[in-house]
Amino acid sequence: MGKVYKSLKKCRICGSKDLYKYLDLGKTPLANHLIDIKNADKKEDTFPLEVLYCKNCSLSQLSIVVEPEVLFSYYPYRSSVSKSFRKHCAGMAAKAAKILGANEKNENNLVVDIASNDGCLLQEFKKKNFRTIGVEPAKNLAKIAESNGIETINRFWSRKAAKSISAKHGKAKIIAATNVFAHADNLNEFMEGVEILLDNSGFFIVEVPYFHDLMTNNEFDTVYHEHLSYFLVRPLHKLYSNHNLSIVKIEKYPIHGGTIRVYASKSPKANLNISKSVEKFLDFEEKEGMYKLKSYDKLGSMAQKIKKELLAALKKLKEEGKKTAAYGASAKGNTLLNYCGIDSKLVEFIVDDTPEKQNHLAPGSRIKIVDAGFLEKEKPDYLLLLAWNFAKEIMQKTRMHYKRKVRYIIPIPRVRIL
Ligand code: DWN
Repeated sequence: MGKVYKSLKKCRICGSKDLYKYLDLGKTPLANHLIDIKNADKKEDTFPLEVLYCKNCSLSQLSIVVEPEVLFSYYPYRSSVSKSFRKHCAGMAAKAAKILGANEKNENNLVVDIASNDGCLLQEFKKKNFRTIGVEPAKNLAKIAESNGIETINRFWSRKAAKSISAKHGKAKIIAATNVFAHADNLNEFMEGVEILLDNSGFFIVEVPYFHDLMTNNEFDTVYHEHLSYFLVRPLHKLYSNHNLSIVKIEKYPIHGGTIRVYASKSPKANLNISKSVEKFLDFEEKEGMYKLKSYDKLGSMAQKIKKELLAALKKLKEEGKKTAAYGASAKGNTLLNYCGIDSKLVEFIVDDTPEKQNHLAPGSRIKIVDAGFLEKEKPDYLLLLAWNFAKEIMQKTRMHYKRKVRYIIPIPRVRIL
């Protein structure tokens, strides 16, 4: 692969060049670029995985930007695989309908989901009779969404995309963006597109992992090349203030290791009043030391501690003749495996229920990704939960399908065996 990334020169929200590197996870392969078993001997490219702190607005961000076409034109991650995430989407649709004050007849109200994946969220809006349009750059996912009856435009979000949807379908009452804001390099263009498409009485609803929880729960494995930015409310508020969008409410959810849902509506830039919700989060972040540089070095030392403890636990199990596998070929799991230098000598295979991931090798570790049938076949004694954020759902699922008593290794926020 030729030079497919550029270095970050300045903060993508405030433009400051006063950036401080506080986390370096080494050079790693792209977390969702799984290797086809047929190309097992093909060496994959690796890229620096470093996080910088902006001393001016407190946005954490990667030191490089990999071309989005390389990351997202094909995407093996399906949102709908997780029952807990599907439930979360149903809750979001219900809350969005409520904040809109929508009655049951919503056929006039358009909902657009940016990076709509396999249509997981829009399915829930469709059940409430909203008109729905997905915008999804991954061709394979757009096809799955369309086959599920969700109209999906196969392209990246942009001002142009917003203009074309507005011309054809009218203004959107709801624009949703879950787990995509962190993936976008040009956030100003992202917001300009929202301003073009959002109805004057509509809401822009964003969900992003909350950086405070990443820091507090040592979730360093959620750092990978897709996640360009790691948000606190402070930089988000600055970004929104640079556009005619004001944050009206922020909610916290446990999904994906800690998520904030940010509701915003159109308002003239002059509207400087900060909502109570924003104020509450800014005070909290201040109190938690999120604006102090010294708080940031601890994430690197916690990553080293988890690496040491996880390797020791896996090596001990191996010496005792125990068989260890993993569950959840997640992007975060690949950061963890590659940072710790774990391969199939310690973890024999990874179970994943996503068809596109099965019969591939995880990038870097090259551990085989298989279907759940391997549990009965290979009878592992331990399962490393690489998708620890879905630990409850995965443990319930394996207890149901896999008769043998298995124990679980949970790596984050600290290594423990259940
Ligand atoms: O932002 C992103 C987050 C939200 O999702 C994307 N960049 C990519 C992705 O990150 P991830 O791969 O770390 O997310 P998950 O959702 O923790 O990955 C879970 C993995 O586990 C998936 O490959 C699906 C798999 N899984 C499974 O096989 N059976 C998950 C559950 C719950 C299951 O029952």
